[in-house]
Amino acid sequence: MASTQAAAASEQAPTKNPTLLAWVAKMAAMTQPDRIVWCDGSEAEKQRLTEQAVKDGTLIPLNPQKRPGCYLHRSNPNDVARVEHLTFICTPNKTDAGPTNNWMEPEAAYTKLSQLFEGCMKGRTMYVVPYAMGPLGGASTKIGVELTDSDYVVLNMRIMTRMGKAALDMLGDSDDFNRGLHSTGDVNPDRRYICHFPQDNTIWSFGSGYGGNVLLGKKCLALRIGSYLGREEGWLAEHMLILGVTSPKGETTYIAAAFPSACGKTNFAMMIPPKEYQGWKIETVGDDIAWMRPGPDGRLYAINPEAGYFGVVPGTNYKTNPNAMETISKDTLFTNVALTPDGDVWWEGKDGEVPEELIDWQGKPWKKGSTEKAAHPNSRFTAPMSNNPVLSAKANDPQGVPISAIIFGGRRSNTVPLVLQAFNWTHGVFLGATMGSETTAAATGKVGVVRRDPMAMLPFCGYHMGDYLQHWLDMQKSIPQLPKIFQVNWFRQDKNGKFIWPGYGENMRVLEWIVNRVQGRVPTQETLLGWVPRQDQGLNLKGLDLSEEAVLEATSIKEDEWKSELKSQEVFFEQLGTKAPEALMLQRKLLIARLDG
Ligand code: SAT
Ligand code: MN
Repeated sequence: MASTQAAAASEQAPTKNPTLLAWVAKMAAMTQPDRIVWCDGSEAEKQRLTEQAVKDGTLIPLNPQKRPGCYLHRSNPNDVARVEHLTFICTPNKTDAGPTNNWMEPEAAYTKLSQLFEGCMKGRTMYVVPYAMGPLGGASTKIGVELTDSDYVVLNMRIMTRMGKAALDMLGDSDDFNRGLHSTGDVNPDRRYICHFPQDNTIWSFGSGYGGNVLLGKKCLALRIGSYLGREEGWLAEHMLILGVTSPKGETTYIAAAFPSACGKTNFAMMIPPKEYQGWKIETVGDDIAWMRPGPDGRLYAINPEAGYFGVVPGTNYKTNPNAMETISKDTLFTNVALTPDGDVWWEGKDGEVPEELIDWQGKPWKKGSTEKAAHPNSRFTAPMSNNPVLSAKANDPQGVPISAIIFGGRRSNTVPLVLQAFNWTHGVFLGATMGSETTAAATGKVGVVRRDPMAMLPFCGYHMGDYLQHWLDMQKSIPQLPKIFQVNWFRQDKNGKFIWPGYGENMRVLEWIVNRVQGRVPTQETLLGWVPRQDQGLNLKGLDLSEEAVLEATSIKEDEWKSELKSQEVFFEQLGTKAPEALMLQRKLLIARLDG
């Protein structure tokens, strides 16, 4: 069987790449699919796969008048988010994975997962999905090949990456590609593993059909393996959006911003400035991941390795994100939202009246007033970035964009003020390293508990977090024109648990201050934590419906809150042991001295 498959695989293969052919044959011998299909990324292929997915019930076509080219997918209810406790970094030494990752010894992991993969594609098709992360032909672009038995995964990869023949052409005969193997298996959470082998540039994912677990180009390659490669090769793979902000004078500033999952990266990246900001324009380069490397002019250049958005649906509407609403109006795959009687989709927070009746995300009848959510809180859209009305032309530029500012933002109901600027690069790395955030529905587990989430990379760093922070510090030497670093918090709450800052488009006001600081245009005020907007020449609050007290509350620094914050930071740094970078320990001491002083 195995040898027949191997022969068949190479016969139909649109490549002569010997390493690729041998690997596909080996994986096919293990998983024993009935068929092997090499994906070319063509329209005809999309049609064929979509028709098949509709036939087998994987996709439900939506009303073509209301949502042309859109489909609904319902996942297994046990499989709706990333599973951090089942995600492993498999390095020869445990210390290389570090204390913040689950670890398995590589041989043990291969053996364990081989038992699951053995024969798992019998009766199924193995799709060979070549894809590029980054604009085709770019120096920063990486090639991956994902083998999967899920047509849903293929259709998603087609949107999220540059997939098919073009990627295979870019690879040529090279053996430098990520080897991804995925099977949904029987979607049993007891047999679900997402394993990364950084030394082998390999990912094995079994037992899930959910985005972050199975679209292997995204969190697995672009962040976990990417961060490992970035350290080896002298660049940064980050959980960051990239946007360009253009002033009425036509000056464009590019900014990268890290926020944990489901904290509004997509909204920020597509923001429409409020009416007071006529003539200002925000354009999206990326909404989730940035690969950044020093350019020949001494600046830090960022590319978005992705080609689509895998965004959180609930809360998206014409007020919070009109550009996302346009983006998902056509050619979009919806996962785990509700279905309306007229074949459209619905979710909590959508514009308009709540419908009387729906089919909920699990396919069950739902009535208005039900205490159950109609759409899953982590329901998602997969949409091509070309649908985005404010897509930056630079999103397809292999050179990327020069980054002038880096923002670190967590979801904190207290403690962290609206915005501050780091004193310098090392202090900025300290701000990123000490990020905390309340957990969201993007990962399985409790929602709303504060956890340390350095650079929003806690679930995505492919090696020891201490080494990662040291790599950030070391990058200073290779970037003569360093971006300025900022910290923001849109999520501060008042005594009644209401968000103080209106967020969304109004974040433009904070962004303008950041741009002005980067361009050296506004003075600032020093505080214990960093530089903040001055009361007189600070944030532009014209036309903002917010009391002065509320602004003060959103920007306040409370010393008692900072004392407990420092304790929680200490627990995190202790976890890093001797790998906690010395420069960050000094930053910590300075902060303590300022607080005690
Ligand atoms: O599930 S994904 O990892 O793709 C999205 C996210 O959690 O950021
Ligand atoms: Mn993300």
